[in-house]
Parts: sequence; C-alpha cells; structure tokens
Amino acid sequence: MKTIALLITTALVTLTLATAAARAQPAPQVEAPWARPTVEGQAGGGGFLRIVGGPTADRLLSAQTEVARSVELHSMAMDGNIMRMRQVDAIDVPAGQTVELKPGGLHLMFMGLKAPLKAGSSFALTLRFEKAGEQRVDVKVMTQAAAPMHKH
Ligand SMILES: [Cu+2]
Repeated sequence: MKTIALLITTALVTLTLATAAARAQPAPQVEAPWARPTVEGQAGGGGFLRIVGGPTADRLLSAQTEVARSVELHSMAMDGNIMRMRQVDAIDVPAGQTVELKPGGLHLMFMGLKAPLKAGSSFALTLRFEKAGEQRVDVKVMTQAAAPMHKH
C-alpha cells in the first residue's frame, strides 16, 4: 500500500513539473525600450528596443499603445543616396539571436500621437509576437539610448 502511494506521489510530481515547463514558454525577451521625445504638432515618433530571441524563432507582428493611433514597424535603408523608411509586415526574431531596433535601422513608428512624448515620461506598449503572443513593456522617453550595460 505504501509503495502505491509513493508511486502516485511521484507521478503527481512529474506531472506538475511537466505542466510548469509547458507553461513557462520561452519567449523572446524585450530589453531597454525607449522612444524619442517629440514636439507639439509632430505626428510620428520613433521607438527602439532590443529583442533577444528565445530557443525557437519568432516574429514581431505588431505593436499597440494608448499614446498613438497606431504603431508601424519600419525599416530604414539607403535608397541611392536617400535614407528611406519603409513599413514592414513583421520583424523576424531568429532563435537565440538579438535583433536591435535602433535609430537608422529597424524601429517602431508611433503614428498619430495624441500628445507630445515628453522626455522623462514613460508609456505602456504591447508587442504581439506570432508564437509568444503579447508582451507589455514600459517605454521610456529619452533623447538617446541609455549606455549599454557591460557584460563580462
Ligand atoms: Cu519610421
């Protein structure tokens, strides 16, 4: 009788661990989100962040915030000798790789800002990934990215 009880306990523990592992789905990590301050009358603003890919590839599909009418995903590249922004459908996040959204490259574009973004303030942004689903982050408004932390 004691053996059976012990077996059942072991089975339960195993089941609990398996469920916990399935629930803690490894998702891309979003780091250091920030946005440039904007001035009165400026309709669009740029947003930047770093996405550290999880063990499986994912894609950033869209983003949403209350401070703007919509958020577009943009790329920036030279077209002849003109720097051009283009809207992209999604941003690929390869497994285990870091994707930088930064000035002069991929970025978020806050379209139809409801009020100027003031330096020192912050706002909530919801990012939607194809596999990992939604992630809410806090975007800090500042004139330039904080100095990267040194990792040894
Ligand atoms: Cu843009």
